[in-house]
Amino acid sequence: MSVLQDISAALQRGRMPKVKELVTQALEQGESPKAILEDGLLAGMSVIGEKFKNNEVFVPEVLVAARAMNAGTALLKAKLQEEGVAAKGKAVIGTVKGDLHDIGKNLVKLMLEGKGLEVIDLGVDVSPEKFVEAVNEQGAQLVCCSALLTTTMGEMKHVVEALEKAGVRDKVKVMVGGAPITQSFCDAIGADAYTPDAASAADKALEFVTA
Ligand code: B1M
Repeated sequence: MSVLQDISAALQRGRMPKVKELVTQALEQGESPKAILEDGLLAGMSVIGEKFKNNEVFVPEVLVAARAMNAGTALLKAKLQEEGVAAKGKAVIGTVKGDLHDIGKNLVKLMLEGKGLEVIDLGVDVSPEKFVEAVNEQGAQLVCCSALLTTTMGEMKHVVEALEKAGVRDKVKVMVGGAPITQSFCDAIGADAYTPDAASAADKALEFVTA
C-alpha cells in the first residue's frame, strides 16, 4: 500500500496519532500536500461518509475519524496555503435560534470539510440576523441550518426571510436538516435543499458549489 492509502486506512480507523505520523512521513517523502489531502485524508473521510449513510458505521466512528482528519489537515494547512490550494467553496453553518443541539450540526460541518469546503461554524442558537451577517462578511455560497426541535424548526423560515430582506437570497443556497425536517417543510419555507444526513448534505453542498 502507498503512504496515501495508509493515511486513508488509518483515518477510517480513527487512529489520530498514526494519521499524524503518516502525513509527516508522506511530506518527508515528497508527496504534495494536495495529494495527501485529496488521495489520503479526503479519500478516507469519503469512505466513512458513505458507510455512515449506509448505517455501516455510527456517530462515534465518524467523530474519531473526523478528529484524525482534523489532526492531519492541521499539519497540511500552512503548506496548502503556500501551494494555493483553494477551498472548493464556503459555507456558514449553525443550529437555529433557540436550539442548542449541535452533534448533528458538527457532523455536517465535518462532512462538508471532508469534501474540501471551508465551513464557518456559527455555533448554536444562531439568529437569522447572524446568518445574514456571516454571509455578508464571509462571502459564503451556502447557508446550512440545523434544527432538532419542532419548536425551533420554524426559525429556518426566518433565516430565508432575513436573507431575502437583506437582498442576498439569490447569492446563496439554503440547506436545511435535522431530525424534524422534511422535504415538504423545506419546500414550504423556500429553502433550496433538505438532506436527511450529514453525508448527503456534503454531497449536495459540493453539487451546489461546483454547479
Ligand atoms: Co434534546 N431533544 N432536548 N438534548 N435530544 C431531542 C431532539 C428529542 C427528540 C428527545 C425526545 O424527546 N425524544 C426532543 C425533541 C422533541 C421535539 O421537538 N419533537 C428533545 C428535547 C425535547 C430537548 C429539550 C427541550 C429537553 C428539555 O430540556 N426539556 C432540550 C432543548 C434544549 C434546546 O435546544 N433549547 C434538549 C436538550 C438536549 C441536550 C442538551 C441534553 C442534548 C444536546 C447536546 C448537544 O447537542 N450538544 C440533547 C440530545 C443529545 C438529544 C437527543 C437524545 C440526541 C440528538 C442527537 O445529537 N442525535 C435527541 C433524541 C434523538 O434524536 N434520539 C433529543 C445524534 C445526531 C447525530 O443526530 O442531530 O438528528 P441529528 O443529526 C443528524 C441528521 O438529523 C442530520 O445529520 C445528522 C447525522 O447524519 N442533520 C442535518 C442535522 N442537521 C443537519 C443539517 C443539514 C443536513 C442534515 O443541512 C444543513
